[in-house]
Amino acid sequence: MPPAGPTYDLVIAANRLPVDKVVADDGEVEWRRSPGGLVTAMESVMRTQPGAWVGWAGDAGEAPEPFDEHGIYLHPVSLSADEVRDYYEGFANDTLWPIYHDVIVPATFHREWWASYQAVNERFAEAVAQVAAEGARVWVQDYQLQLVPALVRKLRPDVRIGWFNHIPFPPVELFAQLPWRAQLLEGLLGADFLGFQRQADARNFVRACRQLLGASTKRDRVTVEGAHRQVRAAAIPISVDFQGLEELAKRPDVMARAREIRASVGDPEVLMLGVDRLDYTKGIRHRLKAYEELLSERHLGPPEVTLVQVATPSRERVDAYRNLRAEIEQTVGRINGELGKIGAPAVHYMHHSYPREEMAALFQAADVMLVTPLRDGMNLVAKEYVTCRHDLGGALVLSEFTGAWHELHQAFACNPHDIEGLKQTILRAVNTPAKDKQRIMKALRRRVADHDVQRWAARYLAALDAAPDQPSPETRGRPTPHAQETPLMPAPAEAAEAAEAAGTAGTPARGVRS
Ligand code: ADQ
Repeated sequence: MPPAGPTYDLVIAANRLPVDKVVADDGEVEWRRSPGGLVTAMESVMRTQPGAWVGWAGDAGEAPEPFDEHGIYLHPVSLSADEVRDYYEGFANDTLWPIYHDVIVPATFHREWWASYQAVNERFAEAVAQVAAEGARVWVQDYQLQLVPALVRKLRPDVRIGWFNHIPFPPVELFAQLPWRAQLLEGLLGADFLGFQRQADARNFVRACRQLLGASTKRDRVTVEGAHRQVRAAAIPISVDFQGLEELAKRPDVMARAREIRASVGDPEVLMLGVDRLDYTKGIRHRLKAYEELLSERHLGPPEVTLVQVATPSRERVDAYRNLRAEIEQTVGRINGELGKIGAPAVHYMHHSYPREEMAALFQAADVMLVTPLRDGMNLVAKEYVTCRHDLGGALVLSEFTGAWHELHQAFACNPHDIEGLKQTILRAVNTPAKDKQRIMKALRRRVADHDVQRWAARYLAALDAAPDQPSPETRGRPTPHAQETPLMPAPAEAAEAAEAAGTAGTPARGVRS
């Protein structure tokens, strides 16, 4: 059936639309662009071709009518209150999120959450099918929509489909815990191209296809649909709008605000900063522990040193997040009670969201930026920090478990699990001579400037266009030969490598089935 209504050559599907609803005192509804790299990147792409964005508007219940905003056609998808609970808070954030982040907290499995996830993914796919022009490029975002690629392919075999994972893709041993692992992989294999933050994520995905579906794989390709179609999985790390953010950070009012922030926390010799969504993946507890020990052992102390920790409210209806918040706030209270001074708290804790200007000022005010996640797909805060440091000041302490670390090797690297090591790294970041820190900052900035979010989007779309050609109409839609699930029994590494090199890896799950 041809789509009714306007259609577009580029369609983005993401859990959220790139706008937030603002209701004025007189009841008038206004949509405000939500800040974020993805929107900026899409604006740069959609400048040359009109595009549509399919996503949830943020309120449970009926979806608003489609509308245009900043040159993008926004097509809202509805979510009921039950779906917000089961698909979003439940399956996406309490099942998938922990599994994809090394099971830092245990994952919860509920069959009704899975049913809701399927239903919502189907609704997104139908909306995409409605707005995609003949032969359009469809770019699906993130872990909330992993079934959408295959569902769209079924509805619209004419379009080219990409998916990008903003979070890590877990090792097969963890992924295999998911009762719906085969369906998720098959959902993703509906795409032509799958993008990941790190090569390790892409490799984890390919390996999961080989071991759990018995699919044939060769390097970064997975063969599906009876060898008639190939899906490529590769790393294209996301970034920030370097130019836009740097311009903002250079504004005199933002620079003045940075000075004001320093003055308002007592003009310390060293201002440390943490900026995170309040999430257990971000390593906030580990950071506070290291900082507390540095203070109690008198390596550092207020008023010379202070820490500003900004923790954005996040997923507050999920238990693990509520517990984390209570624990962090208790720890901050203890540190201040035991190690702070009157007028000179050891930690300034802020549980707010801030406008971009304030974030840029905070970054410029910070001598040491602490980015200590236990696992993070990328971590844009690290890239934003170096982007804002046009003065070449500051030092970035960066966890090896972030995607960002794979690009920002010159940063002060840390393993947040190693509290003793983390303490030493923080001290090194404080004590390294300014000249050396400037050299490091210059190198970090060069990397981000050369690999900004506009380049990320362009690279992604080029990879999507270059993905292996789709099957001819006669061969389309044939069932996958390995649709049946294979038990998790890894082939010996050498045999798998040899098979991969020979281009026969995984052929009917050789060495996989017992
Ligand atoms: P997140 O887990 O949300 O993103 P991150 O990459 O750090 O993590 O992005 C957070 C964003 O929110 C940054 O742009 C930051 O400036 C902003 N922010 C944080 N605290 C704020 C506050 N108090 N006020 C205003 N803004 C605030 C997911 C993945 C990451 C991946 C991104 C993008 O988990 O690994 O880098 O997607 O792909």
